[in-house]
Amino acid sequence: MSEFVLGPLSSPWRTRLEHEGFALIPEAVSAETVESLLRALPSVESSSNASRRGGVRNLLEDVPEVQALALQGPVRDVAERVLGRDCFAVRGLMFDKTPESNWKVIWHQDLTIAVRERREVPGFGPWSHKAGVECVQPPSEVLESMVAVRLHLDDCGSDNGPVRVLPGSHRDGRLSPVQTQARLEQQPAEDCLASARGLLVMRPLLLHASSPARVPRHRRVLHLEFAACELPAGLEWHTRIGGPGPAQTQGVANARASMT
Ligand SMILES: O=C(O)CCC(=O)C(=O)O
Repeated sequence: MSEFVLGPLSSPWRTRLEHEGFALIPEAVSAETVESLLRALPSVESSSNASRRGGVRNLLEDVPEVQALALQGPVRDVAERVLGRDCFAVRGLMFDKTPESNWKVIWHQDLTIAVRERREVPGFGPWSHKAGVECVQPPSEVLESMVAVRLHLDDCGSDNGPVRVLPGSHRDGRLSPVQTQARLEQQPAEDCLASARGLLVMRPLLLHASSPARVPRHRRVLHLEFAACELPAGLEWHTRIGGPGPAQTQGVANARASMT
């Protein structure tokens, strides 16, 4: 089946992303692309990069099929529509829920980016280290200039522990736990239900959470983050795939070296 054509620049999904911080685009990616990704992706159970929370990291570095999504096709098109033609993918993760790992995650914003090496730069911090990669919380302006495109590899209904979001919360900047609680009391949250092949496009500062599945079975989501700005004072994105300039693939070498 052919892949979705994104439509005019003023598509309803773009308006929703701007106002509410997220948008669902059904049937965006072909069944063949999803099948090829499912063959290529490591399972959460087998991956050495898997976290307790059912996530596998460093997929842009480790899986050529994931790199291809960041370079061409509907996922790339969506990122370009939001960030412009010079955007590049900076991080690729997969989340899964299974009977063995039926996790939940509390309300939060996605506050970290992955960089090549640690440098003390005003406005950047605190630092953390995840799956061999330096991560840091950048100033809000960096996060506001990014977008995540999440490709659903399985159907995700209300019983499968979907991502829940608080529409419009991406416009409130970084929120403390107290502010998050106050924000949650102001309006109802929304479940992001999607069929396989659909995309959830979301801004990193959108408040989101997810509950354990009531019917645990695979709920695989490939999560790609895109950026379009350079980092200051010698800081560099850990990975950049697509956009101008050569792809930075240091992570590939690192990932392979650590497996041997
Ligand atoms: O996939 C989910 O249920 C939530 C993942 C998440 O919290 C995140 O992307 O930050």
